[in-house]
Amino acid sequence: MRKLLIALTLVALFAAALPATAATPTTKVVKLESTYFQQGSRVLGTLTLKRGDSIRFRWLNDVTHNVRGTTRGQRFDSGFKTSGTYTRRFPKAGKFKLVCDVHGSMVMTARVK
Ligand SMILES: [Cu+2]
Repeated sequence: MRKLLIALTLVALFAAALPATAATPTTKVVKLESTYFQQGSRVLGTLTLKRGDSIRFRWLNDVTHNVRGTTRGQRFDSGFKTSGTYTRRFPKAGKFKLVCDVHGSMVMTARVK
């Protein structure tokens, strides 16, 4: 019994001594407003992410958009949609340009640290 208590105490001590785990990945929502990428009411710009984070693009107001990644390492195309969402994960660091092929003004950069 005593040995068990000592063992349990040691396990608890080791667990407490472990460094905090890396920040859990988060998902940031980017709205596809009339002709802009927006986070809340802010027109993007640049959105800064941590490696492993995701962006969830959200279509609003029945306007047709796509989201296309044009930078090597992050080339993708959501396809044209008028509603719903598209989620993309960014596992590698870098600067990635994202565009909408319908609206020339819709250009943003995902900066992944
Ligand atoms: Cu668009």
